[in-house]
Amino acid sequence: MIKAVIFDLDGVIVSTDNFHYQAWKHIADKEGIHFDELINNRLRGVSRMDSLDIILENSHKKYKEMDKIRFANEKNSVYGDFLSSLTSNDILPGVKELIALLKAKDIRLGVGSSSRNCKKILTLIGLHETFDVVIDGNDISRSKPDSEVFDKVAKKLGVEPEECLVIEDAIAGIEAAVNAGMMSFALNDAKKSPLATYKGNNVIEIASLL
Ligand code: B16
Ligand code: MG
Repeated sequence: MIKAVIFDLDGVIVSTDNFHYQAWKHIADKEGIHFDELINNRLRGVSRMDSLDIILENSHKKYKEMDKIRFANEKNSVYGDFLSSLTSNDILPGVKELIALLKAKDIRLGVGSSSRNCKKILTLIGLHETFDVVIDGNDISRSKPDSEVFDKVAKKLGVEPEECLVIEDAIAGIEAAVNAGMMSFALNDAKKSPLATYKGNNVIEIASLL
């Protein structure tokens, strides 16, 4: 029985992939490192510093920790400029309808995101008071596919892992849900994962599982 639904943020509630892509591209171009949409796909659900390490795999240079921190900060500043244009109109189709339905059925609502910009984004799109629990990149030390983010959401919600359904757009996120012992609903890229419990094109399809 589903007692809680845990939403990933980027790619599930709002689509900021292109902002991440443009911001990382800005850094890669400046450093002369090859970066394309295929590499960008590997960054879904992955923390900022781990994303940078994936991008730097294509460089011949050996970067110092100090340089990496500078790149990550610059990327985040470019990304932050893009984010400022976000409004509630950017909430992905089906999300508001699903939230209303879950609230009507007394199902608890959580967010489990790798992003350190999570609370800022929820505020910009007007969903900062919607969820019972929000755990993000600031609260965890191990990023997806580790289960830490989802473990913490379930613990704070006071529900058992097997009572949770995670909604994810990233393969790493589906793996994190499996590692946490939770059910999962896969969207977009995450549908490639054979580990997903359910797959769909719009989160409102979850209504038929309740
Ligand atoms: P930030 P999610 C993830 O969010 C993104 O999918 C991933 O591309 C990004 O690198 C990560 O957040 C860290 O984001 O730089 O804002 O801390 O999908 O787990 O909600
Ligand atoms: Mg995501």
